[in-house]
Amino acid sequence: MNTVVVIPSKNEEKRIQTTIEEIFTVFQNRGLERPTILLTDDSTDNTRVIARKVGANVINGGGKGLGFAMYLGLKAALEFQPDIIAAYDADGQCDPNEIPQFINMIQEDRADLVLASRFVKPGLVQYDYPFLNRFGTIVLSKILSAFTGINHTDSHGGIRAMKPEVVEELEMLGTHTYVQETIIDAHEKGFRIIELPSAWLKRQHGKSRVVSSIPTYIFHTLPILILRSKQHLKWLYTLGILFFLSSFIYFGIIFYQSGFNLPPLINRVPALILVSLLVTTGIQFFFFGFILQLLKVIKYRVDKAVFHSERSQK
Ligand SMILES: Nc1nc2c(ncn2[C@@H]2O[C@H](COP(=O)(O)OP(=O)(O)O)[C@@H](O)[C@H]2O)c(=O)[nH]1
Ligand SMILES: [Mg+2]
Repeated sequence: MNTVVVIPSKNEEKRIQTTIEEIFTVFQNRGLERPTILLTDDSTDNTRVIARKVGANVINGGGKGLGFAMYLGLKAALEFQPDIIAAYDADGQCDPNEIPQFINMIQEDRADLVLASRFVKPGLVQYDYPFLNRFGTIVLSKILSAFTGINHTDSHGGIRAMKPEVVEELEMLGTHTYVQETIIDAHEKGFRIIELPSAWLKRQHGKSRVVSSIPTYIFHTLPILILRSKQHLKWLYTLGILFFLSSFIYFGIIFYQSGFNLPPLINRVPALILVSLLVTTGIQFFFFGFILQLLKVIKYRVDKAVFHSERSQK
């Protein structure tokens, strides 16, 4: 089985060599074909140089954050014609011995996307994980489950395995929402998603950047989650209808108060202004929803066209 392991990295020079070597060792010990390691890197330190030295391929992560780097990395993994694509954090927070279990699930066709869950059972988080981070990731997972109907406990685990088709089809709106959007996207396209329990170890070097500020992270993530799960259509169209209805009801009331005669009705200038404001606001909510949806579709099409044209030029 040809496996490509995509590793996002940002200034992991102290850890990257161990991470890559551990992966090679695990594959070798289990009798698995040596994987291709592909770093999608945004480092300013020596991460790339070290990674290349120990046998990894490196691409530029694009400098827009982890989400975008992973999008580029996963799409670039397709160039190696893999049977399986895995994703694995560079920083040593995951146990490499778990990777074969994830790959197995794909190999045995038991799922199309396998996620790691640190919360599916107690004891997996093996250090004093900050309460706010734990709370934030659980809240985000709950929001994701509520919006999409996908029942899962963790979107932020550091190991994943997926079929190349999941990556072929992958469309993303945000640059910071890789973890959630890949789940929504795969679910939308009918791929089977499962979770495996996964240990979460303490970072030995450096600091977590991704979930360092949970409120800011939720602020960036929530609008994309709303757009991806099509909640914006539901909410904006509902608001549009509510404003329309209230304008009709209010117009009915003032028309009734005017004894269903036009001259006294025309004299109710402030009330008529309110009616027209309610109508135009309703229309704006409708159009806003429609335009957002249109932009979303355009972005997907442009990304797809760019991806295919870049691929055909290679
Ligand atoms: N390419 C790239 N990798 C990143 C970026 N931010 C974090 N990473 C990598 O993504 C992985 C997870 O990041 P981390 O900050 O540890 O997130 P956490 O473990 O979820 O708190 C690590 O391997 C990081 O080196 C980024 O902006 N670009
Ligand atoms: Mg980490």
